[in-house]
Amino acid sequence: MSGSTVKVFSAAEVAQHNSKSDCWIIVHGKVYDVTDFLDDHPGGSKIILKYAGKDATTEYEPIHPPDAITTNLPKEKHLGEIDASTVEKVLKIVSSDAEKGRLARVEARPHLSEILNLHDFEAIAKLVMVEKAWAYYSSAADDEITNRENHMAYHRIWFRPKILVDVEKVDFSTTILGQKSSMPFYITATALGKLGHPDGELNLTRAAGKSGVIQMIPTLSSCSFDELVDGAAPGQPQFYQLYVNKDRNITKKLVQRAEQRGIKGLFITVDAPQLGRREKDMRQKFEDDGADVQKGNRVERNQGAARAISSFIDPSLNWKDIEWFKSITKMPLVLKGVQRAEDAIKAYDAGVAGVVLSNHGGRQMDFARSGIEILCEVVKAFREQRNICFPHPGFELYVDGGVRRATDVLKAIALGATAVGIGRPFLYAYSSYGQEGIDKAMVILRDEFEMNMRLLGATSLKEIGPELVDAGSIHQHVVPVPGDRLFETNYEGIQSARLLEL
Ligand code: 173
Repeated sequence: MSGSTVKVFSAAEVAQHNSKSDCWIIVHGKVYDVTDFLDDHPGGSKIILKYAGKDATTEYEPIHPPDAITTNLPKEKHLGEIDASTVEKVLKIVSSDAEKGRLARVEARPHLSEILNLHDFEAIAKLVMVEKAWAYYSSAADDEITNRENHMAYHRIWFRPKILVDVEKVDFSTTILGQKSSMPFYITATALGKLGHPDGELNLTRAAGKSGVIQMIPTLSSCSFDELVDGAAPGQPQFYQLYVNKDRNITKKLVQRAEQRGIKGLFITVDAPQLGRREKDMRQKFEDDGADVQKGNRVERNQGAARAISSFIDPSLNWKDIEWFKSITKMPLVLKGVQRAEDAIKAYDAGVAGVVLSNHGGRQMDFARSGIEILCEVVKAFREQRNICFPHPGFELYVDGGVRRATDVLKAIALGATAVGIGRPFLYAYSSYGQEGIDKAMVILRDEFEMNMRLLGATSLKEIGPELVDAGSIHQHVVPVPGDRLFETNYEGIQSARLLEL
């Protein structure tokens, strides 16, 4: 704000500016005139108008980094501060019921010592989390077939363990893009971290530092990029996931800021020219607006939390842009969301440092194949067409989606991956137990790695190759889809089935 005196408003004053032609809102104790910004808001004007004249902090917080409003709104629209004593009532009305309920459920959760595996965090998260948050994190595209397949595909790979190997000492550390990692996975990028817990992605930053694994910071984090870099321990490597903006100047700034701040790898998301349809997420809001439906007013179908903020993503992104990325940064580039061998080879020929074989956690195209299945196709194509075996220096393969056990990770390593990405399980861990939950998840995985490497007869990841697995059925999609427990517990059908005023 310019000038030496800051204007202070009462909640009543702000409340008068509550229309489309004169719209003020309060965020983080500051008053903003957003009238001219309404039509430019990536999430549409409707959601802002719901908070016209009111405090929008609780709605704003999980979806935007703290600096989103200050950087997007011209200085003259930063009107001043709110007199906190007058706003308290407003805050209470708009916020805390959901948070109060969450905290009460958190109190009633089982002790952390009862958690034995990563699936357990998901079960607790479903009970504890605010419904909207659970809907956003757990949702996946269309009928969620790919979402379930991601996990099921690992069931089609079996081990061929070696015996009588001295496995007293086993080492499962590795390097990812040249950076040390205590285990062969990284924490992959996921948006809107504060939906699950007030500290958001900082939980991940801190736990990653503590356990020596690498966090990929998302473009759409709830915490600001700088908070997450500042939150890292000295020397703790971090990656950055990039959504490419229609305005390439914005993208250039993000990339160069990441490089300046020491980010060690840039993961460009290439599987989201448009966001998939996540009906669980969409339905959530639809039910919020149920009153309007009952009155017979047709409400606009809500697009869910993710779609609401995704309109900045550039659907025209294409292969020609890779050269431009190379010209603006020296960070290693990785394409995240490759789904076929032809594209993996194209990426290699384009000179990037690696690819993530991924279907975006089943959230984009339903019936896209699992990362682990794509890995088999990719490795075969590189062998046949480029005479390359993996791991290969200078070009790394990663897989994400459906990983819940160290055995899943070891299968991917055996088949040629350098590391895998794990996303939702860590969100569920911190949504249920804060950072301690992630710390526990790391211990669980470490113990699973140690035991399974011993049982497999391998003392280091280098010894884990394709001869230790039987992936002969990977392309057979014969696992019956109905009757899957993950589906039965997570899928939520239409709850408001009724006929509108006959
Ligand atoms: O999967 C997602 O939800 C996601 O990647 C996203 C993309 C844009 C906006 C919000 C989330």
